[in-house]
Amino acid sequence: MKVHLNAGDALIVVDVQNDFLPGGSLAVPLGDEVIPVLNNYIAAFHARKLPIFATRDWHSPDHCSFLQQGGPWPPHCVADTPGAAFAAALELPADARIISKATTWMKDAYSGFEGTGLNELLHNAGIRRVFVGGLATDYCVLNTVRDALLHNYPTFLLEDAVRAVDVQAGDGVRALEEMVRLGAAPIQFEAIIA
Ligand code: VGL
Ligand code: ZN
Repeated sequence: MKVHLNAGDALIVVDVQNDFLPGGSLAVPLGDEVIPVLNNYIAAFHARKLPIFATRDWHSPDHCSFLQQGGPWPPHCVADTPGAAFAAALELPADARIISKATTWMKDAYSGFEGTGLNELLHNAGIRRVFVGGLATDYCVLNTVRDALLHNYPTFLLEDAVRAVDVQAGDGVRALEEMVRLGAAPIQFEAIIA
């Protein structure tokens, strides 16, 4: 299957932040492998002047998802720290739109749509289809794709540009199956005609 990029398409790059890369505080195994592939998608969208949205986990230092607050995760992506910065090798254009999520201590959010106004931003930008990749397959990618489908965007899952945390072995594979079951179309970069 080939996919032509058209006006109304947007790329959503999910949480490609230092803490989710090898060496980070909540490292996704092989998470850095998504970066060169995402750079290809970024270049294709940028060349067509199609908008690029980059979500980021942007937590307070006492965020409820952190272990010492009784949450499931080690501290990660604390706002304005190096761990929360986008990967240096990720080639986001200057006009990429940054979406910060789960910014207050009382609430976690795995979806880029949750509490961010992303749906309104997409709507106002005339977006009709979304292409989603990044980290992690089994958390923020899964939930962002689920919400995109709930908001009725035809949604392409960039299966060559996602990696899973795999807290339980197989979580990533199950997340991919779930996204496809919900209606996401898995694609690889070779399918893109820019
Ligand atoms: C994420 C765990 C905790 C993610 C964020 O971006 O997938 N995972 N916070
Ligand atoms: Zn988080």
